[in-house]
Amino acid sequence: MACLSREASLLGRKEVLTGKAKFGIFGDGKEVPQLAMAKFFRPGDFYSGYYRDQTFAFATGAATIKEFFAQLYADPDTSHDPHSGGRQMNSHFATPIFDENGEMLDLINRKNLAAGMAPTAAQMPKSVGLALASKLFRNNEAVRNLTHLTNNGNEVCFATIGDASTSEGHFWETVNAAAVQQIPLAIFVWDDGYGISVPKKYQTTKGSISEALKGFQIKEGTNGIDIYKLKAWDYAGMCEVLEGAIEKIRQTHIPALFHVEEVTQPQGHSTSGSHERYKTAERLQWERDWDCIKKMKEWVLENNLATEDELFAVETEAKEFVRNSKNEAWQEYQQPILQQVKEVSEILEELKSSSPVPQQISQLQSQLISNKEPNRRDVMSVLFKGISLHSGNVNAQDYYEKLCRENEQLFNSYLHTQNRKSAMLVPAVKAQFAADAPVLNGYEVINKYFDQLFATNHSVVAFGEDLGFIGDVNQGFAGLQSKYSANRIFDTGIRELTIMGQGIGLAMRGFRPIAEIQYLDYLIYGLQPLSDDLATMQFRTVGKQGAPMIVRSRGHRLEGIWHSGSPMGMIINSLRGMYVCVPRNMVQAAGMYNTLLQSNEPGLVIECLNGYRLKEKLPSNLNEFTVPLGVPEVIKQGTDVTIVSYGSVLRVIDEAVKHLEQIGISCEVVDVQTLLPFDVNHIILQSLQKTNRIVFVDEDVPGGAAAYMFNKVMEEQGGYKYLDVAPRTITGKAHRPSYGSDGDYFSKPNAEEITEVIQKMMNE
Ligand SMILES: Cc1ncc(C[n+]2csc(CCOP(=O)(O)OP(=O)(O)O)c2C)c(N)n1
Ligand SMILES: [Mg+2]
Repeated sequence: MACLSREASLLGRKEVLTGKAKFGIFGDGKEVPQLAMAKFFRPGDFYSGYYRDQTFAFATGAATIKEFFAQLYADPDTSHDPHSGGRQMNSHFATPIFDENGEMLDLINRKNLAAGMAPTAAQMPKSVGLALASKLFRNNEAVRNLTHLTNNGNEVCFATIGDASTSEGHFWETVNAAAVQQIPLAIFVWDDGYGISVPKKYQTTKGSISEALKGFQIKEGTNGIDIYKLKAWDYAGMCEVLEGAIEKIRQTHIPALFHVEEVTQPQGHSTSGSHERYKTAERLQWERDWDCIKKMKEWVLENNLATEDELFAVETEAKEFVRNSKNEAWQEYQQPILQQVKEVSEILEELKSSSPVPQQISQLQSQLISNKEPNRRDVMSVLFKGISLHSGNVNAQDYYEKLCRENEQLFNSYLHTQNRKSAMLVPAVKAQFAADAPVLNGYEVINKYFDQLFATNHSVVAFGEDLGFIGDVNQGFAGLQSKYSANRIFDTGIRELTIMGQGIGLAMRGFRPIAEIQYLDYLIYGLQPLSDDLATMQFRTVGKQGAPMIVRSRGHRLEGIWHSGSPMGMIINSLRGMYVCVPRNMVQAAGMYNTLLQSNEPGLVIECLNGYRLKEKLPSNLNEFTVPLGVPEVIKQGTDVTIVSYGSVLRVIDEAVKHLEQIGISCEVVDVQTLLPFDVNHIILQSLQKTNRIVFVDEDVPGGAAAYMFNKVMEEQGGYKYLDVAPRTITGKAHRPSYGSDGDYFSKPNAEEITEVIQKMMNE
């Protein structure tokens, strides 16, 4: 296996240098420790690692050498690259967690690899959740019987990270969260002494991650982590330590760090550079002498486990096997493209005969067939040009459109779930209000909602800062921890990044986490895992993985720079792949939670910070009704102007509208309800067709979410055709809001400003 993997690295690099693949990053030098790690990785376990771990993927059976090459070539066929359908760089592996209907697979019988990512340390936050799931399964009777997902919480999460990437805050936050929570996480640090060209002494305190972490080490009567040092070339030594250490993690849930030292990198960091530029001759020589495969071979021979001849045969066979796998992968990758070339060439032939410019078409044809390694884009480009030189050929046009559809599916699908677990397919159920429906404070509505939710759905867990014991800063969970236990509703440290990662990992293991960001302004601390991991997960695994997690937060106007933000432009632009819900009150929020919980998709729900003490009527079907996503609601009818907005600012608009109606201007107010997706049925356009005037109001900065809504209605919905006067946006100021009531008034859209703008529109 080590030889196979090494050979894959060597040939992989060649494929890039000869131009058949674009970029390569390989696991050479790290084969032997990964074999040791794989030996103790069991069905049910999870892996969250980085781009060096091809040997681990081969050894666990999660990937084949052929798949490795298919991914290197960016083959978009998922039967060739089942990990990412050519969407990820090489060595980003992923095993399926859902079947094609969106049902969770029997993860307990599978070796599970969570989809890798290229940002350094990005794999760490999620590993907290993947490990925590074991603890929650073990401690919580109601979910312990989910035997397709757990065996009494014995599953370990194996995380890997490069030595230099331990400099990231992600690493430290993860280690601390794991140590505090005591969760079965095994972290392997592949210490090859460098992060590209920058050596350890500039990366790590004392130049050693295990030394730097000493304060985390568990002692009698404390929490903490176990720390082990291993030598990357010492297969037997590693196995001996890992056997006991991994078993201890399984049983005790005490996390551990394995500092794997003396790792080499024979071919340097990646195909983008050469390590001779920054490693000394002595270091390069040392890396040759201490190559883990060379050392393993010596150990095999010393212990008479095989003869020199046998090892030679192993190496020779490995070379041949990898070469064949590589060739097959290339042929399978090229075959459909060559077929397209053939068919397009025939079409061009046909065009030639009736074209006024046969020579130009001929040129295109020879350009295409002379291309020895054509891409799909070459086919499209030639065909498009051919069609434009000879308009009106139905055959050519049809074929072009067929390819467009095919390529769309290959390269642009699965931003969202494409099966029946899509949030867009959840049936709409209206809220029902009894004649004597009680009127409660917003926080009481949401508290009742969560109470009933936790009583009926045992997979739901909720956590965040101050969420457990006091039941969140606005009492949404007040009294619920004592009712449903601290295994389901619990406090976390102040660590938004790993709160998000914790949610992602738990969702991947079958929980339905509600992970809280205390105030929307702090979402930025947790944005990286949401943007890079969660929002891309279905896309980058072509639907094989996903994390149906709910991020709950509260935001919009209240007080001051960091308690009244509404950075919605930032959010919607970084979270494509998630649903972004902006309920105007707590009843609407409950309906959105219900919708999301019936789907397999992740969503962010931003409750109104100033809405918890407003009175709301309680629906009789609080836990059954759903708010369909992407469907705005006309909350006030009118005829002169359409006002489009959401969230807290609707209440400011209400004030303006009352005044405008007094002076004879009739306003129609539309609550968009969700920004992602946005008005899928073009309800706003219908309103505009009636009023012929439109204004978008939003608390975000100019050019933020208001500009997004404007673009959607004007361009996508074709709203520009129905305008009698210039459309407007009214937004917050470009700076952060000033503190206090006046700061709020002058920083955010206010009723007078809205009134004035609409009066002007009426006089235009
Ligand atoms: C957030 C982020 N910053 C920078 C990079 C570019 N980059 C890719 S790998 C790498 C070095 C990582 O070194 P190490 O963690 O030691 O892993 P190794 O490649 O040595 O195994 C850097 C800087 C990145 N991918 N992500
Ligand atoms: Mg390194």
